[in-house]
Amino acid sequence: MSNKADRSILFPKSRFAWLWENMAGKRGLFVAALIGTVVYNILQLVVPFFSGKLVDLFLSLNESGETLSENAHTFYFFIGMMVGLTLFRVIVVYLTCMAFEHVSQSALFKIRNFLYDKIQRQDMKFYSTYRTGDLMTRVTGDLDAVRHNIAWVIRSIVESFTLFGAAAVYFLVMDWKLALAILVISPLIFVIIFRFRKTVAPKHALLREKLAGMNTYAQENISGNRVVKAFAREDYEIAKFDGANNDYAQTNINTQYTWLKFYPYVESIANLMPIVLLVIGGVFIINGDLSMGEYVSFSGLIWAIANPMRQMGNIMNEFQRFNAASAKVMEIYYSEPEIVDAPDAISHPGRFDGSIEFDHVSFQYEDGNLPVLKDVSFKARPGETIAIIGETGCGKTSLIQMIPRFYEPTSGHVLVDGVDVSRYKLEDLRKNIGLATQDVLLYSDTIEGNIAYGVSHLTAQEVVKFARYSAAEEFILKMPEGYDTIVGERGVGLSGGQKQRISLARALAIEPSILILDDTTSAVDMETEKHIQHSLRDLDFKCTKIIIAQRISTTKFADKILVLKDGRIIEEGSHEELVAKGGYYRDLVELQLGESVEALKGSVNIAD
Ligand code: DGT
Ligand code: MG
Repeated sequence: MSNKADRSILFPKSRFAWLWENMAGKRGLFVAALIGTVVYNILQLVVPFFSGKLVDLFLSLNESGETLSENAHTFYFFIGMMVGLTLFRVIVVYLTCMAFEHVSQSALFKIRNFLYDKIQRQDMKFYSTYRTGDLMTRVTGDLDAVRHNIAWVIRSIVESFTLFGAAAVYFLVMDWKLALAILVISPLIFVIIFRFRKTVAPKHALLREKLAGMNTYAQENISGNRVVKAFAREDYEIAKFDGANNDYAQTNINTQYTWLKFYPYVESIANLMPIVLLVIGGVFIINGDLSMGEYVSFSGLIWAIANPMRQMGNIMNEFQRFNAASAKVMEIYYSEPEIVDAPDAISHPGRFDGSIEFDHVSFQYEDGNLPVLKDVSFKARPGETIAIIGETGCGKTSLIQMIPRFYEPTSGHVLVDGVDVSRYKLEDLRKNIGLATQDVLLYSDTIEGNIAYGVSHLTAQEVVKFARYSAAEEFILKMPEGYDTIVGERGVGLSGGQKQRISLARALAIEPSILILDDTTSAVDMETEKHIQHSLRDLDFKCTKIIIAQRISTTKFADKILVLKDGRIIEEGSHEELVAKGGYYRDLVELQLGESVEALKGSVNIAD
C-alpha cells in the first residue's frame, strides 16, 4: 500500500462523482431540487419585472389622460401575477430547501455507515497509522462539511449563477447597451475570487489539521486521565489544551479574515453597479433611450447582479472547507486494508487441529527501521503448550501477531495445520484463535456480555464455566450485580488482574483451536495463576496454547519453551532441558526463585 501522503491524491473518483455515487436513491430528488433552485431564482425577477410594467402603465396613463379605473384589469393582472408568483416561489424555495436537506442527510448517513464499516475492517497497520481523534474528526466534523456542501454550497452556486444569468439576460433583452455597461465590471470579481481561492485553500487545509490535532489531544487526555491524575498534571494538561484550542481559534480567525482582505474590492465593485446604472441610465432617460419603467426594473434588479458576486466569497470559503474535509473523508473511504482474503482463499469453516509452524520467519514493521523477528522457526503440535519468554521489547507480541495474520512476515511463512495462514479466509482463521492481548480492553457492557463477546449464543452456565477456568468467578460473585455488573470503558472499576481474567475467559469462551495469551497472568497473584495453569491443562476442548510470560512459574509446565532475544530464538526446550543446559533461561530461574539450581530441581518436583 502507498503511504499516507500518497493516499490522499489517489482517489479513484473526483469529489463530485463521489458525492453523486453516495446520493444513489436520492439523485432524482437532488436534480429536482437543483431545477427548483433555478426556477425560484428566475422567479425572483418577476416582481421587479411587473413593478416596471406598472410604472410604465401609470406614466402612460398620465400622458394619454386615461384613468386607472379604465385599466383596472391590467392593474389587477400585474398585481395578481406578482402576488401569485411570489407565493409560488416561496413554496418552491421551501420544497427545495427540504429536498437539499433530505438528500444531504441521506448521503451523510450513507457515507458515515460506509466509513465505520471501512474502519472496522482495517488491519493493524491502519490503527497504528491513524490516531483515534483524527479518525473521529473525519467521521464527525469533516463529514458535516461534506453534508454542508450538498445542502448549502452546491445550492448557493446554482442560485448565484442562475440569478446572475437570468438578470443578465433580462437586462440585455431590455437594453443591451445599458446592460453591457453594468456587466462589463463583473469579470473583475472572478479575478478577485480566483486569487482569494488560492490564498484561502491552504488555510482551510491547515485549519482542518488543527481541529484534528485538538480533537486527538482531547481524546487522548480524556481516555488517559488516570495518568494525568496520577502525576497531578491537570494544570499542565489544561494549559496545553488551552494552547491547542487557542491555536485552532487563531487559525480559524486567520482563515475567516482572509475574506476580509478581499471583501472591500468585491464590495466596491458590487456597489459600483448602481452608480453606473444611475449615471448611464440617467443619460439614457434624458436622451429618451430608456423608459422610466425600464429604469425602475433595472434598478429593482441590480441586486440580482451584485448579490451573487458578493456571495462568491462566502461560497468559495465554504467550498474550500469542503475540499479540505472531503479529502480526509475520501482517504478513509477509499483506503483498503492490505491484509485481506486471497482471491482463491481456502474456506475452512470448522475447527482447526491447531498445529502451528513458524518457518524461517523474519519481520520488520513498515515504519520501523530494524528487524523485530529474525529467522524464527519452531513447531507446535496440536494440543501442545508453547511458552515464550524473553526480555521486554524482544519481539514476543510481534511474533504471536503473525498467527492470526495481524501482520505478515517480511520473509518466511507461518503455517497453521500445515497451510500458510495467508491462504485461509481471515474469518475462518481468526474464529479459531482465542487471543488475550497484552493491554486488556473491556467493552462498556456487563461482565457476562464481555465474556460472551466472541460467541453471542453462549449460555449463562457456559459463561460461568469459562469464568471458573480463568479463576474469575470468585471476584465476579463479590461484585454488586455479579455477572450483570457493568464494567466501564477500559474496565474501569476492575483491578488489572481482574481485567486480565475476564479477558482470558473471553478468549476461552470461543473454545479456540489455538489459544494465545500475551502476558495474561502478569497481574494476578501466584495462587490464582496456579489455578489458571491447572484449568488450562484440563480444558474440555483440545487447544494449542501459546503463552507469553515473564514468570518461570507460568513457563515451567509448557511442552516447549522458546527464549527470545532481540527477535531471535536463542534457547528452545522443556523447562528441565533448559535448566540443565545452563544459559539465559537458567539464569532467569535462579534470579526469580532466588535459589541454586540444585534446590530448584527439588522445587520443580514439588510444584508438579
Ligand atoms: P513486551 O511486551 O514489553 O515484553 O515486549 P515484546 O517482546 O512483546 O515486544 P514487541 O513485539 O511488542 O516489540 C518488539 C519491537 O518492535 C520493539 O522494539 C517495539 C517494536 N514495535 C512494536 N510494535 C510496533 C509497531 O506497531 N510499529 C513499530 N514500528 N514498531 C513496533
Ligand atoms: Mg508484548
